[in-house]
Amino acid sequence: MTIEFTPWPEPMARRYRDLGYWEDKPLSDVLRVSCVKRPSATAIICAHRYFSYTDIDRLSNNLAQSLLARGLKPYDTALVQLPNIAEFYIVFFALIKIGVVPVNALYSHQRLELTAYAQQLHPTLIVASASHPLFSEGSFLEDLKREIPSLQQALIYGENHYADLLEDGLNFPEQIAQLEPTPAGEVAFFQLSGGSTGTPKLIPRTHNDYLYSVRRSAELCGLGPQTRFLCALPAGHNFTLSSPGALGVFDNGGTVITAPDPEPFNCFSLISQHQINMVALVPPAVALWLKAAEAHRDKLATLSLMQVGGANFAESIARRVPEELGCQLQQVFGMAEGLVNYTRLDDDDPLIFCTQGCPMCPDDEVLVVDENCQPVPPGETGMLITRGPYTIRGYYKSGEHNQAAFDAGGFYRTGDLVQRDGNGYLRVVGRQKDQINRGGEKIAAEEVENLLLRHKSISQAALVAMPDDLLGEKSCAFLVSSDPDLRPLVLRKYLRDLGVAQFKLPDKFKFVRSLPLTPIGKTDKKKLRKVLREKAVTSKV
Ligand code: OOB
Repeated sequence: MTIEFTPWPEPMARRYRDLGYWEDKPLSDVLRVSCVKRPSATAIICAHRYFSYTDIDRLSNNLAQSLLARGLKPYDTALVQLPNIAEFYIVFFALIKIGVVPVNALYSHQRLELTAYAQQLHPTLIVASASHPLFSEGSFLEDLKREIPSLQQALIYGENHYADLLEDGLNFPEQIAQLEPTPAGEVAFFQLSGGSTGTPKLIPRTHNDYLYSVRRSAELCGLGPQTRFLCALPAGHNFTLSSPGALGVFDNGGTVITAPDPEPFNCFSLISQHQINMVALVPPAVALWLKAAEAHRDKLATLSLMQVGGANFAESIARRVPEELGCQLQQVFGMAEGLVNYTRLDDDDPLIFCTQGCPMCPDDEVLVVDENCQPVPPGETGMLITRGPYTIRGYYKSGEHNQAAFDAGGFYRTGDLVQRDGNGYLRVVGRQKDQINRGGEKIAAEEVENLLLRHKSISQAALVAMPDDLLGEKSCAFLVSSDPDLRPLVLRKYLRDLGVAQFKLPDKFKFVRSLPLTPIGKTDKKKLRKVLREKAVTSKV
């Protein structure tokens, strides 16, 4: 059985092949090419461990073979949750090589998120880390296996044993030729959607579409064997994986240096120790780096390119990047569903500081439309809709939601409000989707509202964004409660106990008698955001 996904219409698929966007090669080609060209070059530095391209190839082959021996087969799926370590990539390549289709959960995800993904995917395999509380204490794994009968295999790595497990006497060179990825037109793996609905959606990415996005991104960003890329945002996120991310670096024979997170002091040390020249960050991390650089700028001498994306980036901060960090800035406006926009390395300052770039592919069809789906004139605000050679045509098994998320022509409704200039450069000015962007971490309001409504004394809930100096946005829950003594502390513990990721816990709670409604009877979130700005109700934090 193959993995279902919404295919591109045949004439478009043909066009993308004819134009050379789709190469009909597996995503693991990024590793293969560098194994041929630069076998002994360092592919990954992870703390004190160095891995050459040959090492990554051999280790991922070993793991692939051992998974085949355990009965895994093409089109099986895998739920993976690993921190930023070399094994993230080894596991990724191992699975791709044998046609097992993974989803990479964020390391910050907890029981609810992992369970929701498993319920949708029915994975055969889970790969996780013993350093995560879910797998080091309690009975989560056993509970999950009970709930998801397909889940037969678990690889839970204790951090010190990763390398041992992969070596584990599992060299089967004679079988390596038999490894079979899924055909390039099919699903290679799933990305995660930031989402705006109750259940997080899975994004099927094909070998063809993803390989194109990696290779085009790498070309546009000037990657080469000299590239030394710091991966400090979650390794599985579309930004750090493919824009051009670690896969782009591998494809060009460069080096990826992993960091657990973007904490500046550790990152600065890594930069000076390993002569790192490129990094991808979200805006709040840039603010922290600017502060830290006041005393430690000398450590950033080798850094030449800083990509910033994932959330709104203030022009005033953008301008400080070259001046205070001594490197070039590139703005990146992308989405796990596909479309990625970049400012170009040779763009003039006003474009680099004031826009979020333009699409990477000449065949990215981008429209900026009003409520009636009519294009708006250049410079005016409208909703961004898009389709193209690497933008999905549908979420995984989400028939009903897809009706709303894609229009009749297959355009993906991004939910982003943008302005486009005469040259196709975009500025992100707002959002229509019901989502909070907490410094790049996306929170679907409905998901958290549904959890709050499960509490016995809460009858109405609305989660909205409130401005925050560092994160750009934080979340505030407006609640109607029958219990006057309900406290934020208790509610946060209640949500944590339900198993939701920490970043989704509301930063603020406001208790109100009723929620304002729009004329058609929906919660009036515009009014709530206004209320927040005016601080009109008494708050309890
Ligand atoms: C990236 O991907 P996702 O899927 O986590 O989030 C996508 C959404 C966009 O629809 C937009 O709302 C927001 O994140 N966003 C930005 C932005 N980049 C993303 N909003 C304002 N300015 C930006 N530069 O976040 C992502 C994927 C690939 C590359 C970069 C970011």
